[in-house]
Amino acid sequence: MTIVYEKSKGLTDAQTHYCPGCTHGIIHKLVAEVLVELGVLNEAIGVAPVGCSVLAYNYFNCDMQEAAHGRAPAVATGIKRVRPENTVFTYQGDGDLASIGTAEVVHSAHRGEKITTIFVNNAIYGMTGGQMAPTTLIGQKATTAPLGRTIEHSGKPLKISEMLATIDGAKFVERVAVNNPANIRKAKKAIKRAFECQIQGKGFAIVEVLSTCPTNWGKTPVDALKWLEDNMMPYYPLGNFRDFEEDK
Ligand SMILES: Cc1ncc(C[n+]2csc(CCOP(=O)(O)OP(=O)(O)O)c2C)c(N)n1
Ligand code: SF4
Repeated sequence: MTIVYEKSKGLTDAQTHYCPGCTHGIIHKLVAEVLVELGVLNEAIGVAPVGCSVLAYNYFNCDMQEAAHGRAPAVATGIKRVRPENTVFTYQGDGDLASIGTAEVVHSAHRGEKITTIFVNNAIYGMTGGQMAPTTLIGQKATTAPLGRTIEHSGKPLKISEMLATIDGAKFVERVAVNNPANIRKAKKAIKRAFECQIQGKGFAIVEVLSTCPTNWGKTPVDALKWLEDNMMPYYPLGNFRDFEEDK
């Protein structure tokens, strides 16, 4: 029989706990495939965050370390400095990275740490029940913004990729989405390039992935993909903000 699809060796056999239609699973698959294709799975060390991907250490088939809220880039910095020969990555949600962990990611980028960060932006705190995140859109409802986020109360949503792209030590910055097959392919390319940035010793690399949270958005998986497209993509434009080839 012809094998048409095989699960990546970069993933364990554990069944994930993600809600139906949640795109965390797609992003895990892409990261795992890239680690295998680059031949670095055996030397990879991932750092899991708090949030729905807190159990990522059960899903990636490489060494993993858990980090407290937002501290993944700091933990990854320590690991990479002690073991520069390893490929070190963080996997973080927007509550984790763009809220309590803002300082950690900004300063890791600033120091040009040779780590790769996968930043899953689903515009809400998923795991803890749908509180407002710095990335929650204007008008978007959250348990802590029941009437919808307003600029007066919370400011405009934080654009992490644009912000990090201003920092010299950030050598690769790209925003992608996993809302359709074409964008999923582009997301994989960006994730690969972000790992290549580290492998070539260039500096800090981050891929922001626009992702869904059907559960806390109160939408079906299909409607959630459409909501991402109609609402998140106009505010968070996809594209490359920084590439190490173009850096002086
Ligand atoms: C040190 C610490 N502070 C706060 C929390 C509570 N907490 C757990 S998950 C989470 C939100 C994470 O949301 P996000 O990073 O957006 O990930 P998602 O669940 O949406 O994937 C919070 C505030 C915690 N677990 N640990
Ligand atoms: S709560 Fe949201 S982010 Fe978390 S697993 Fe469910 S759909 Fe995904």
